[in-house]
Amino acid sequence: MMNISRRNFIKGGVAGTATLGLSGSLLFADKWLRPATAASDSGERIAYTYHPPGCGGRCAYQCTVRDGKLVKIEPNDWPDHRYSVLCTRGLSELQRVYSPDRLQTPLKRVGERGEGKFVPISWDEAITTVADKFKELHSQYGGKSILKMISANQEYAMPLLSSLLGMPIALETSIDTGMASGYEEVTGTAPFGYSHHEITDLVNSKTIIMIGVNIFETTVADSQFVFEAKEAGAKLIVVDPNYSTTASKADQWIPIKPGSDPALLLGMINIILANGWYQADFLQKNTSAPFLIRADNQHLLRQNDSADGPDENPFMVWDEVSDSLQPYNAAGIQPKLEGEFTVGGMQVKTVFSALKEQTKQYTPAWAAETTEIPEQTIIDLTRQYATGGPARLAWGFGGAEKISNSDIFGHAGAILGALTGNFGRTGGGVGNCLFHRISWAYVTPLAPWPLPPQFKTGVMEMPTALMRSRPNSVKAVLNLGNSFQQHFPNFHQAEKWFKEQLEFIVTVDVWDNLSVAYSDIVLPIGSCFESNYDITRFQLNRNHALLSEKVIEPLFESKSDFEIEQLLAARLGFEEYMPKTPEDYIRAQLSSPHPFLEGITVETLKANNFIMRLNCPTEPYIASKDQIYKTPSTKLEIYNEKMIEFDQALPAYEEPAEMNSELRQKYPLQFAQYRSRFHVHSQFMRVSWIRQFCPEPRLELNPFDAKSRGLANGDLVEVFNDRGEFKARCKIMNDLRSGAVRMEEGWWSKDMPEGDMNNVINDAFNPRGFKRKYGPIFPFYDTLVEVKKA
Ligand SMILES: Nc1nc2c(c(=O)[nH]1)N[C@H]1C(S)=C(S)[C@@H](COP(=O)(O)OP(=O)(O)OC[C@H]3O[C@@H](n4cnc5c(=O)[nH]c(N)nc54)[C@H](O)[C@@H]3O)O[C@H]1N2
Ligand SMILES: Nc1nc2c(c(=O)[nH]1)N[C@H]1C(S)=C(S)[C@@H](COP(=O)(O)OP(=O)(O)OC[C@H]3O[C@@H](n4cnc5c(=O)[nH]c(N)nc54)[C@H](O)[C@@H]3O)O[C@H]1N2
Ligand code: SF4
Ligand SMILES: [Mo]
Repeated sequence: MMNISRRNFIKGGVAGTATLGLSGSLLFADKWLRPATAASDSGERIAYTYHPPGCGGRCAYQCTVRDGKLVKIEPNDWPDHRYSVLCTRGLSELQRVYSPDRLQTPLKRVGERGEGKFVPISWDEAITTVADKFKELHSQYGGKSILKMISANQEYAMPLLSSLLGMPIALETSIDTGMASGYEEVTGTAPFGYSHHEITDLVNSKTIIMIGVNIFETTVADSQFVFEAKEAGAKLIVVDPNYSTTASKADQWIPIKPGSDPALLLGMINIILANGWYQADFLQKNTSAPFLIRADNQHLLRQNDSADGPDENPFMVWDEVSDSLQPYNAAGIQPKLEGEFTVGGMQVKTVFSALKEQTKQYTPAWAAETTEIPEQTIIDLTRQYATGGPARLAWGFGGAEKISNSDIFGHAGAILGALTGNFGRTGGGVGNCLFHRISWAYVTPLAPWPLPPQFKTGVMEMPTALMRSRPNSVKAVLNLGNSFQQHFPNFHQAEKWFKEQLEFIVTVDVWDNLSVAYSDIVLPIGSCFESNYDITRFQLNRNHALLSEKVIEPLFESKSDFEIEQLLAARLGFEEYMPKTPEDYIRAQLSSPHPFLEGITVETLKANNFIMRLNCPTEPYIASKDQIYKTPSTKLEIYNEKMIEFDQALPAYEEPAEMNSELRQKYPLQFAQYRSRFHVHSQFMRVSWIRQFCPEPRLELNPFDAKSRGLANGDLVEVFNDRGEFKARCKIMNDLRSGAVRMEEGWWSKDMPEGDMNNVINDAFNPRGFKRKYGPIFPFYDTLVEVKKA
C-alpha cells in the first residue's frame, strides 16, 4: 500500500504500476523483452508451466533453462490473450527457486517442538517413520486420528492418501467462509460465496460497488476487467475504511467505519423498500419473498406437518388469482408479495412483509450513524445500485469477511441482489469477485481417479481451533504448507495443541516456514518448476486447460507431493490403487466425457504450448440465468429458518463482538490486516526483488494515533493485548483511519523483531456460526490492541 495521494501512488509503485491504466501491475506477453524463442537458438531449452501460489491467478510461464538452471520467465501466450500476463511475484520466482530458505533434505526433530532443531535424515528413514506411525494410529484409532491440514490453493494435496486412510481434511477451517454462509443459504451454490457471474461480465455492468475488497492488489490478474468495465462506462464505487489501491482508481470512494458493513447493507434494503425501488416481478417469481411465515413458530408455512422436502410438502403462498392458499410451485398462480392472512385460525404473513417490518428500524439516519457514512451518500449509493443497473455488488475475503458479523453481511448482500433482480442478469451479480473462480471451467467436471468405494475421506469433527480444548480423535497432523502459522489466530493458545497435545506432526513444504519448527518430520518438496516426471500438473482455470511439464530437475533432495504420497501409499500397502505417474492421474481426469473437454488431451495440450481453451461458449459464464437455484425450493431463499433461534431468519444488525466492546477502553486500537500485490500470505516474503518494495514488517498507524503515543516513523513498537504481543517497526500513514492500526499478514515470525502477529489476533467464534453452512469463522480484523514504544 502506498501513501495517500494519487501522485504518490503512481510514483511509488514504479515497477508495479507501469502499465496500470491497462492492467494493474502486469506484464503482457507481447509487450516486454524479446521473445524467448530467440534464446532457444543458442542451445537453451524452453519449457512450459504455470504459477500456482494461491493469489488467484494461474499465470502461464514460458521458461528458459540454461545448463539446467532456470534463467528466464516470460508469460506464455493463452488462446485468450487477455490472460497472457505475469506480475512481480511471478518473475521473482527466478530468485525464490534458488533461495537459501529452501528445505533441502528430510529432517527429524531433535529439540523441543517450536524450537526448530533438526537433523537431516534419509528419505528412506523419513518415509518409514511417517508410514509406521500412520499405520499404528490407523490400526489403533482409525483414519480420523490423522488430520491432513492444507494451505490455500494447493493443486495436488495428496487426495488419494486421505481417501485410502480415511483422513479428514482441514482446508483453512474457519477462514473465508463467513459471508459465504449467509450468502449461500440464500442462493444454494458453491463454496466461498463466489458471485455467480464471471468477472469478465463486469464489462456489461453499469454500476459496480466493491465493498471490502482490494481487487487491484488481491486478484491483480483480473484488474484489467475492472478497467475494461470502467472504459465501457461503468461507475465504480469502493466502500473501504482506507484509501486502498482499488479506491484510488474508483469514481467514488466511500469510507466506512470498520466492522459496520452489515449496517450499510441493511440501510440500503430499508431505502429500496421505502422508495419502491425493488423488482416486484422478480421477487414474486424467483425468490421466497411470497412464502408465508407462521406467527406461532416463525417457520414457513408448508402444505402439511411432515418433514418431507418441498416437492412432497411444498411451501405455501397466497395466490392473487384464486385468492386462496396454494403450493408455491402450482401452475398458473400469482403469489402475493405482501400481506397478512389467516389460515385455519393461524396468522401468517409473507416473507416480503416481514422483511419490510424487520428493516424498518434500519433508517438512513441509523445507517449513517452506525457506519459513519453521511446519510445522503447512503441514499445516493442505494439509488445508484437499485436504479442504475445492471449492477454488480462485489466483495472480497478481507474487509467485512473477517468480522464476527460477516454472515449477516452475506445474507443482506444476497437480499439486495434479489430485491434489485441482479441475479442471473447480464451485467449483474452479487458475491465474492476474487480469484476468477467462476468461469466455464467451474462447470466442467474432471473425472476422478477411480478408487474402490470403501475408501472415503474422513469427516472433520470440529474446527481445528477447538481441538486444543475439546476432546477429539486427532492424534497426528500431516501438514501441507504453512498452516500452523497462517491458520491459528491467538497463537499462544494454538501452540498448546501443537506442543503438548499432538503425538506426531509431519510438514511438507518448499520453505523453512514457521510450521516446520513444530514438526517431528519435515519433508522437502520442489517448487512448481521441479519434478522427476516429464508431465507434472494440470488444471482448468479461466475457461482454459493448463498443463505443466518439468522445467528443471528437483533441487537438493526435494521430491513432490505426488511422489511423497506414492511412497507413503506403497509403504502402507496401497500401491495397487495409485497412479504410476502424475500423467496417469491427469489422463484419468481428462477422460471426463464433458463436451467442453472434447479434443483436449495430453498430446493436444503439448502441441498447443500447454494451454487450450475449453470448448465452451465465448460469452462470460453466468449461473442461474434460468432462475433455478440449488436451494430446496429452487428459488432464492431470503428467509432462513435455521437462524430463527438466533433472531437472524432475516438479517438483523449485530455489532462486531470485540471492536465495539468495553475492551476498547483498555485497548483502543482496532488491528486489521491486509494483503498486498507483492506477497501471497507468507510467500515471497524474503525474495530480495520484492524486499526492495517491502523491506520489513511494519505496523501502520495514523499520524494522530502516532503523535498521541509519541511515536515517530520507524520506531520499534510493542503491539499487545490480553492474548499476547509482538514487536515491529511502525509506519505512519495518512490513508489509515484514526483508531485503527494495520499490518500486512503473512510475515514470518523470524522476520519480526519479536513474536508473531497472530499472537494478538482474535480467535473467538460467534456461537451462531456453528449452525451456519460452513461453521464459525475467525474474526481476524475484529481485534483490539494497544501500541507503545518498545
Ligand atoms: N496479492 C495477494 N493477493 C491475494 C492473496 C495474497 O495473499 N496476496 N490472498 C488471497 C486470499 S486467500 C484472500 S482471503 C484475498 C483477500 O482479498 P481482499 O478481500 O481484497 O483482502 P484485504 O486486503 O484483506 O482487504 C480488502 C479491503 O478491505 C478493507 N477493509 C478492512 N476492514 C474493512 C471493513 O471493516 N469494512 C470494509 N468495507 N472494508 C474493510 C481493507 O482496507 C482492504 O482495502 O486475497 C487473495 N488474493
Ligand atoms: N493474521 C492473519 N492471519 C491470516 C489472515 C489474516 O488476514 N490475518 N488471512 C487468512 C487467510 S484469508 C488465508 S486464506 C490463510 C492463508 O493461509 P495459507 O494458504 O496457509 O498461506 P500461504 O502462506 O499462502 O501458505 C502456503 C504454504 O503452502 C506451501 N505450498 C504452496 N504450494 C504447495 C504445494 O503444492 N504443496 C505443499 N506441500 N505446500 C505448498 C507454500 O510454500 C507456503 O508455505 O491465512 C490466514 N491467516
Ligand atoms: S503471483 Fe498470481 S498474478 Fe502474479 S504471476 Fe503468479 S499467478 Fe500471476
Ligand atoms: Mo483467504
